[in-house]
Amino acid sequence: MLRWMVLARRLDAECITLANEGELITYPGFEGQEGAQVGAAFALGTDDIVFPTFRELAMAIVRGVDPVAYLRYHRGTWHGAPYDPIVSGFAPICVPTGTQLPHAVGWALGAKLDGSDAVAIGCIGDGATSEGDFHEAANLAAVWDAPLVILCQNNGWAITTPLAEQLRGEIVRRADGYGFPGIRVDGNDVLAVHQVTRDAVRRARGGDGPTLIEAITYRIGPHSTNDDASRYRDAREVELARELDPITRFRAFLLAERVADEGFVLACEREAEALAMRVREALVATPPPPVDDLFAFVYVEPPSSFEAQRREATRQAGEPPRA
Ligand SMILES: Cc1ncc(C[n+]2csc(CCOP(=O)(O)OP(=O)(O)O)c2C)c(N)n1
Repeated sequence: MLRWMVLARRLDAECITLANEGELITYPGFEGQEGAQVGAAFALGTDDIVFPTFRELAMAIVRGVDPVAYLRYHRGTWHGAPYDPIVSGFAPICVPTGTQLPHAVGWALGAKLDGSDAVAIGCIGDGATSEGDFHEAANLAAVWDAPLVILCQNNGWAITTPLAEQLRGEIVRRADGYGFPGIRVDGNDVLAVHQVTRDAVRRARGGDGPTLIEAITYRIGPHSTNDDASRYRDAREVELARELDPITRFRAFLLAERVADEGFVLACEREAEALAMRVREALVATPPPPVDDLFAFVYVEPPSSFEAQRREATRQAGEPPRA
């Protein structure tokens, strides 16, 4: 888990640099959330699936998603899943806040009807728990005992809106209203997140329905590379959050317990550096796909107006007409 957290953080930092260089259009960083993401991802089996927001790159790489493919979305050269969601068990990146949860419930119910014991984990931010989609998904999952885990990474802010201005109650207690368990966990403690997610996955797999996990964490960086968080966040708040860093803490624990040594930590850091460089080079060298691909997966039976747009776009791009 430490290795993945270190890889994820280095990759995240590289993505921010790539965005600042104009190689990514925009990028939502997750520094500080590695513990929540890696701990939860480690609790899943190969047949399970993550329904992510736009901020789950750490979960994606743990699931085996190729980061170069993943980042094509942020580079603006492909749609929400520039990888195979079924093979990786990682559904398309979801930018509309909250809409991934009804998808996760639908998938979970489908798995149940198929007689599979697979579980869906739907990720959500604290802000998105104010969306109707969250509530509709939670209610449906509850009444139909969907094998679903809702992982809310409560990172304190929804862009400029702090938690206190988002809701009056507590996120974790929202589960009470729907009649399933809610559990709050220290999202900066990777082992704690792993444990509660494993329990929730086991519960879902056993047919006992959904669980809501509220992982309390903090997003050290701005909402995205297009945002200046210093305009609305107090610098002291960020400094305090740094002291709770999930990687520093887990590393110290592993070293103190002699589960890992400095050599292992160094090897993780070297691997992370190599990964960041490999991803940078491969991403920048990846050509944009044919314009025609943009139109390929939209309709089973495309309307004629759409076909006309397709022809015009490919003509403008200088691509040969489709057979
Ligand atoms: C349906 C919808 N409404 C508004 C937005 C604009 N928007 C993007 S991110 C965001 C805030 C999300 O906050 P939160 O759910 O806490 O997730 P975080 O970004 O903090 O990880 C908003 C309002 C959107 N993407 N989709």
